[in-house]
Amino acid sequence: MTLREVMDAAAPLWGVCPFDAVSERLIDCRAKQRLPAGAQTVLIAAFPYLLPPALYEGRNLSRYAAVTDYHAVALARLETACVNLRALYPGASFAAFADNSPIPEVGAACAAGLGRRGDNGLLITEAYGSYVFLGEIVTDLPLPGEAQPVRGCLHCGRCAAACPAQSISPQGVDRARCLSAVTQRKGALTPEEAALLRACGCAWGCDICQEVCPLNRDAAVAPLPEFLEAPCAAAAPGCDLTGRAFAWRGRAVIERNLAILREPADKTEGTEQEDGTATV
Ligand code: B12
Repeated sequence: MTLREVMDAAAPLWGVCPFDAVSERLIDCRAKQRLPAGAQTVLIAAFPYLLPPALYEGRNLSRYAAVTDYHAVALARLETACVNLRALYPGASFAAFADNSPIPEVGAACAAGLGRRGDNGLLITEAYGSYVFLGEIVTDLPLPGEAQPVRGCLHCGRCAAACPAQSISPQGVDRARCLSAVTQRKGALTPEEAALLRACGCAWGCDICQEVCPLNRDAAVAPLPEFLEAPCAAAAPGCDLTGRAFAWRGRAVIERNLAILREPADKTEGTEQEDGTATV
């Protein structure tokens, strides 16, 4: 197999980002320890996840949470690619990452030419819009490819105007305000946060800045086959958390959010007790 064949089998869209382009901007996290010594190249891949519209009917989850947890899906594909790359380049090191990664994935994907960076902070690809997950293989193998300048979006202002939490500004995304982060926060939400969650209608994640993006209008519905195996766009109290994007946070947080969505607007204070059990 050639490098191209290996990576084409892993993802429908991928590119090469020199490690130098990201080395000054690494995210401080435990996964940093897994970076190969003398890293030279990031092979960054995009995994499309937009499902056919019928599968989103009655949804109360953001689109990314409606499919099998992408960490497992992307990592399985990238690990297979690593096995093949080790056979192709004996002696070189390869390490796979997805999300839980020191690589600033949006910047790396832009530098590899996979798309542009939206004002909502997301990678927007030509074919799939922003409905892609990102993952990468970092290697000490020097592969040809220059970092491309990061292209911006249309700056039309729609995402900033539509965000009910007003988390998007010319300075970037205020990650404390972002509703996706609010849905993932532990403990009791403030009445204002609960009202925002209800405005979004999602018990996990938020898609509003993506839904209004004109560059997402023609996003291809071509999810990875794994994402079509067990899609579930609506969570219910007591639902099975296995393989779901919200499992890592534990049951209390998703149950709290589902309770907020069920409650009338004036009953959202004290949504979680000290022990993490929902009270509403
Ligand atoms: C922390 C995190 C969050 C936080 C904070 C998000 C934020 N915008 O800061 C929260 C929980 C809010 C969040 C929410 C979401 N997230 Co998130 N998140 C991440 C994570 C783990 C780290 C992001 C980070 O800290 N980056 C570092 C900062 C400094 O980078 P930055 O914000 O992009 O901006 C800098 C760079 O662009 C840099 N820059 C400028 N020029 C250049 C040039 C180069 C070469 C480089 C490298 C950088 C660079 O300058 C900017 C300012 O410093 C990434 C995975 C990862 N490892 O990257 C996923 C990730 C960005 N999230 C993802 C997703 C899907 C989401 C949600 C859409 C999920 C949802 N539906 O609810 C929302 C979207 C919310 C939003 N509009 O951002 C995907 C995005 C895929 C895509 N198409 O872009 C990622 C890549 C995960 C993945 N593996 O697929 N997320």
